[in-house]
Amino acid sequence: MRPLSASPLKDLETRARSAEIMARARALFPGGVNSPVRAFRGVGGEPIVAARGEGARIWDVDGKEYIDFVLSWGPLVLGHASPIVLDALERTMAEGTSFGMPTELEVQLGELIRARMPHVEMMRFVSSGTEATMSAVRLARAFTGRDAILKFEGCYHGHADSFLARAGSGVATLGLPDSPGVPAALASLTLTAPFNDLDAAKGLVKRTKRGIAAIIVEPIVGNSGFIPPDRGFLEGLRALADNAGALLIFDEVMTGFRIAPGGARERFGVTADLTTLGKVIGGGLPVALYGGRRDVMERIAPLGPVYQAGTLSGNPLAMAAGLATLSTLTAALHTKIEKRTAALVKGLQKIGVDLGVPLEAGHAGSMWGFFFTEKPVRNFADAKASDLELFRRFFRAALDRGVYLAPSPFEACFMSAAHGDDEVGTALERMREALEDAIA
Ligand code: HOZ
Repeated sequence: MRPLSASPLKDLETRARSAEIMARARALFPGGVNSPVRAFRGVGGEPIVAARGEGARIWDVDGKEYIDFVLSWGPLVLGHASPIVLDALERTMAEGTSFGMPTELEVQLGELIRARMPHVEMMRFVSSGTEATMSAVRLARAFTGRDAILKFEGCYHGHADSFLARAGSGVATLGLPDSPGVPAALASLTLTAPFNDLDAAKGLVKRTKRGIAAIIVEPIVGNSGFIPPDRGFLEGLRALADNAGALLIFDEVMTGFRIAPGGARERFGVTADLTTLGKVIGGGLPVALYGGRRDVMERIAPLGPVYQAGTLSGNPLAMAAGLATLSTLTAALHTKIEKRTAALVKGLQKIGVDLGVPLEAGHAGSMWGFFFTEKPVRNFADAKASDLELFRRFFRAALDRGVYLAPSPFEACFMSAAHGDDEVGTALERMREALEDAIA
């Protein structure tokens, strides 16, 4: 791998090629993008257009280099263009790209996931996190015979109708708390409580006469920035679900294989009835799953009556990329990435202290984030009360210096196995300069 550029990329030149491509994109795609969070609306300015990636770095179409902490919004835990993943793809591709039939690869990936997350006794592969959460809730409704669900403000569970209520991620970034097009009758079945507010959750469950089918939560929020649960919050949700006869769903699309080798159950000792996974389990290809208790999953067709299907579900290329990624991501490698993430976060905190800027940063495993604020962020309201304008200035100054952070204060960042000490050190130097610039 080539070394990082010797001097920081204080890049104030125009990104002419990116701008030209985005102008063409705007004639084709709403806002010029195929997913809203890519549009830089949360930080201003033009998105950079990616040309290629290698390890911890990406290059845009103008040839500028960036240390990447977005990593395709999480999946690339081995870094960009990992030779391990590319080899697996090449080998698999030679045998065909899609069958719409059972393959051994999907069994191998399923077995590997179940070995790391034994509570995922039975699972169904799908192609996106939205499919996974949407299907998990349909299953919970069928299993319990109830319609209402409880979610938490600022958590994002994909864009299915039931979840577009006080959602995080792009919905929060664009300030669209709810979405037109969701039937009012369906929206009324989604109850929302503030994250980390167990009493509010209990009150809602108590007041819901027809009962709650599922409580769904990101065990660590990644879609309003990085927000960990208070001690006892997840345990409290487990007890609440049990008392109410509801299913507890951990949406681990972001946290899965990031916050611990075995996910939230390993990190917090709380077991969900159903778990959704995505991102890392596909190693950069479109894979997600929902799974959990066998007695619940047995309700899925063709074993049971709850219908859910997909032509490309369990696609062999996607399975091969996931298998290569998870086989490489051993507990030892996880620990190594976690240590570097801790060093990065500590370095960022020190920059805040040195420059007298109130900054709260945190991490779990290889997932991390920060807010410009004086007090710990426990929920979406706290996240919104942080200094969003300073975030924007800092983001742009970091981008100009070759550090690519999530382009919204309401998203988490990530690290990969390819982020070595050099990348961490260089990123910190550049972020120090960027913050100096942002507060000048
Ligand atoms: N929601 C994902 C992470 N917060 C990003 C994917 C997307 O919405 O494009």
